[in-house]
Amino acid sequence: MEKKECSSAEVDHSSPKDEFQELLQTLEHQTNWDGQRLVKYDGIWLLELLFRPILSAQKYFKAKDTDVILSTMPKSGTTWLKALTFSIANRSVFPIDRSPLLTSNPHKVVPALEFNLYWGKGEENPDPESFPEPRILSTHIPFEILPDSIRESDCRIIYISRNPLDVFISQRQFLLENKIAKDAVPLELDEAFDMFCRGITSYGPFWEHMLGYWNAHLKNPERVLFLKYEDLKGDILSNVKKIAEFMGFPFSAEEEKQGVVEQISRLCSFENLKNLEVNKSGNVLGLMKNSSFFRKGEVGDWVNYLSPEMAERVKNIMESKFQGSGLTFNI
Ligand code: PAP
Repeated sequence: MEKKECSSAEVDHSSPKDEFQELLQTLEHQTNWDGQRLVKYDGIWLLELLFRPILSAQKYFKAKDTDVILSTMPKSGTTWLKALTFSIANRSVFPIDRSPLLTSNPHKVVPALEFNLYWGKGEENPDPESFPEPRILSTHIPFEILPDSIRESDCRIIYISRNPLDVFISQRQFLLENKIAKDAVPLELDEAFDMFCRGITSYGPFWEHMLGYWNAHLKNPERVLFLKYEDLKGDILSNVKKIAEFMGFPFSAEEEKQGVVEQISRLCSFENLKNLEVNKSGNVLGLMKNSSFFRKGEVGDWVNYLSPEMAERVKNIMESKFQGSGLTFNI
C-alpha cells in the first residue's frame, strides 16, 4: 500500500493538452494562511495541490460495499482514527504486540485517497483493487464531492470532528512546523484566525465540511458514523466498541473479558504512538514530519493561543452556522 515519496515541487501539473490543467486555469483562486493556493471547484475551496488527486479519485475510485472510509477535516483526529480502525479490523490477523502500528506510522497503514491512491498520474498510482478487504481508506474530501461510488455504494463512512478552536490551532501549529509551501510567509495569527472565521481553513472549507457529513449522518446513520474527538478523549472504551460495531467487527463477550478493547485503546493512545521510534522520525510523502502528527493531543489547547474574544466570535459563528442542525461543540 505504500508509494514513492514525493514532494510538492515534484507534482507535475504541466503536461500539454491536459484536461486538468485547462480546467484549473478557469477556476477562481486565493491563498490560504500558509501561502498555499486554493481553487474554487463546484463552489468549494480546495487546496490546488489536491485538486488533481481529487478529480482522479472521483473518476477512478470504485468503492466496495465492504470499504470503510475515514473522512475528516485535517487535525480533527485522523491519525488516531486510522490507528483505531486498523487495529479493530485486523485484530485477528495481528496480535497487539506484533501490530504494524509499532513499526509504521498510522498514515502508512491506512492510505489516503488523495495523498496515496491518486497522488501521481495514471499507472504511477497503486491499484486499490489489489488491497485486502475490508479496505480502510481515508480522505479529507467534502461529502458533496466524494467519488460517486462512495456515496452510492453501501460502504461505511466514519467522520471524526473536533472543537473548531482546537482544529484551528492544531492546523496552524502543524503548518508552522512543516512549511509545506516552501517560500511562502504564513499569515500572522490574527489574519489566519479571521480567514478561519470566514470559513477557510488551511485545507479549504470548514463549517460546510462538518455540516455536509453531519447531515449525511442524520440522513443515514447506518452508513455514516459521526464522532467527536472530545468524546473519544472522554471515554475511549465505549467509543472503540461503538466504532467496531459500526464497522461490522463487534467485540465478542470473550474478547471483552480478555481486555481486547483496552489493549487496542492503549496501543492507539496518543502517549503510546507518540513515543514509538517510528513516529519520532521520518515523514509522510516527504512533506510532513511523522512527529508533527503527535503534538499535544489535548482538548482545549486553544486557550494557550486565542483570547476569550476570539473564542466568543467562533461561538457566535457556530451558533448561526449550526442553527437547527443539532450539531454542537463545547467551548
Ligand atoms: P491529519 O488530519 O493531518 O492526519 P490529525 O491526525 O487529524 O491530522 O490531527 C493531529 C492531531 O491529533 C494533533 O492534535 P494537536 O495538534 O492538538 O496536538 C495530534 O496531537 C492529535 N493526535 C494524534 N494522534 C492522537 C491519538 N492517538 N490520540 C489523541 N490525539 C491524537
